[in-house]
Amino acid sequence: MAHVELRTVVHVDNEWRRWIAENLLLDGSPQGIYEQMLRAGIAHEEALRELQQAMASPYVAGAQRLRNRLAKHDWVLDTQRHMNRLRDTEVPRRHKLSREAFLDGYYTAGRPVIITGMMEDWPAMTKWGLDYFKERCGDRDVEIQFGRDSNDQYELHKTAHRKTMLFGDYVELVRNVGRSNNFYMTAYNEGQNRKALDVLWQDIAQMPEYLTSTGLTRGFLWFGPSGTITPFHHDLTNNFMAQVIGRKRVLMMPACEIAHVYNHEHCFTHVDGRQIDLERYPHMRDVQVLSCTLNPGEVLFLPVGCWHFVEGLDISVTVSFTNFLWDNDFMTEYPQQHAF
Ligand SMILES: O=C(O)CCC(=O)C(=O)O
Repeated sequence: MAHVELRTVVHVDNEWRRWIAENLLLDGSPQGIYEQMLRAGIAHEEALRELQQAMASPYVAGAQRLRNRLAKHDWVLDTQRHMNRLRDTEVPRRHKLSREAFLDGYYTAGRPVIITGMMEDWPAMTKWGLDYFKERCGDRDVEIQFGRDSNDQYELHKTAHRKTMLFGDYVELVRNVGRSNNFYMTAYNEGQNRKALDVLWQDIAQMPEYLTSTGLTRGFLWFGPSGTITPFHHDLTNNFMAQVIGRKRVLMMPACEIAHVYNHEHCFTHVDGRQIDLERYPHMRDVQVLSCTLNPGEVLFLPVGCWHFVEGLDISVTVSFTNFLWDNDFMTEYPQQHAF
């Protein structure tokens, strides 16, 4: 008896049509697309017909137009990337930077800077410590981001990691754990902690040189053990990180690098700042990564859109601010769809 090869016949459905359109838009060769369809079991006539229809489709032509426009936007960002490379990769440190110099050289330029000498009058710089925290607010309920070790995407899923405990118990956890990323009090917990830790904010002086002293916003508290990792992300505002206790290692990638940093969802990327895997993320080879260590008494300016990865090198307390004297609303215009 003759051997008959039974091959599953595959027909082109809408999922296939989406695939064809996507590959054409990615500049895939029509021949390559056609061959892949044949290999998947689609008959020659059907593959040819669908491909020709897609190539002649005004819908695909409209999408191509949009792709061209995005390529132009990428080109503009690319010119900025080239300009950035002319700069020193060291994050500058500036002592008591004036308002005008900050606005002109950094805020409007979207350039990170470490400002020194602006926290000298903060009572927090001399008073804050684990015993003081316990003594002042140990009996208050606070919210912590907890159980981060069980979830690689703990920042993306931060609402699932809220836990309430006594601040005094949290202070002891931080004191005794050594190095850990399992728990961290972050800016996201501020809504719950605002009242509970109100008294600590009396030890903070807003920096009138750059920040407003009126309005509802005051700042956000970050408190955790050594080893906390805030994965690469960008904020939707300009941001100050004022370091009160301990040191932090910060990696930054300028906002104009966005096309190369594998931004897959909202303001996140899977690229891991602990070890950047260039095999898996080859475009990262071209990305400018700035690095600095933020010491107590120093304020880091993180421009809006600037990607940052933050690692606690010691038990660490940071206060962050977004209430700048100048326009800092970039949320209103942020895209509604977050799957990129
Ligand atoms: O200090 C940290 O761990 C992260 C700070 C941060 O990402 C921010 O303020 O946007």
